[in-house]
Amino acid sequence: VPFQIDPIIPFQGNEDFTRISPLRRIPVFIDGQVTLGDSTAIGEYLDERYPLPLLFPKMPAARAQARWLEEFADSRMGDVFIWRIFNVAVIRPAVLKQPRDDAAIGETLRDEPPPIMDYLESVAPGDGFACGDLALADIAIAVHFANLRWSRTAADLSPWPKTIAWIDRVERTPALAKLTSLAERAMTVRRAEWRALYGEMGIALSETTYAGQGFRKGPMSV
Ligand SMILES: N[C@@H](CCC(=O)N[C@@H](CS)C(=O)NCC(=O)O)C(=O)O
Repeated sequence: VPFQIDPIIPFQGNEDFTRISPLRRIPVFIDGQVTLGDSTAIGEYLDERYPLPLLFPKMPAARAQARWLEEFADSRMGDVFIWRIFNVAVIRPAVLKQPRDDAAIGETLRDEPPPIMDYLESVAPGDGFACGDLALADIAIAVHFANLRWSRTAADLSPWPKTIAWIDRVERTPALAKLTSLAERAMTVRRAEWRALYGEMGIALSETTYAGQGFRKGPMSV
């Protein structure tokens, strides 16, 4: 599916960004027919509009399980891995110039990930992916572990080996490996250089941007 990217970062959309994303969150997907401000809605739309490759399994039970796992990743893992860890370790220091709060991160790491990891270990497949073929559920869960690495914490995930092996398989799939390497490169350059970096990596860019200046919390930010 051909696409263009407008590489903007959370909390820095311009005024017009509210029109396409009332929650002022990324990602946002726009085509000639829809403007969607949530990754679940985007994934389901892409799956229905472009039937191959499948993003969700076809059979009802596997499809429901994939939806549930994606929701678990979006809500619970998002709360812990993004909002309470990555946000405190990376976003606030980089965007708000606030000192990194290692005490808060340590407390979160002690209390929050273990039950999440226990649950993932109970659903982690011994080989292959969670619901048969690779599905959006696998990717939605795996991306949180890249954010955890980028948060540079002392998290020890060794008690959950099946989950680690599963996430490793997902991260090695070519599409996700490419995206992860793009994200890693983007973190090494300043925001003003992102469009040049994406262009250099052969990714088509939108002609206009919703990037703004300064910091602005969305209506659901904590
Ligand atoms: N459930 C949403 C979560 C999106 C989300 O939390 N986006 C964050 C960045 S990862 C954001 O844009 N935060 C800015 C804000 O809330 O003000 C989805 O899956 O799309």
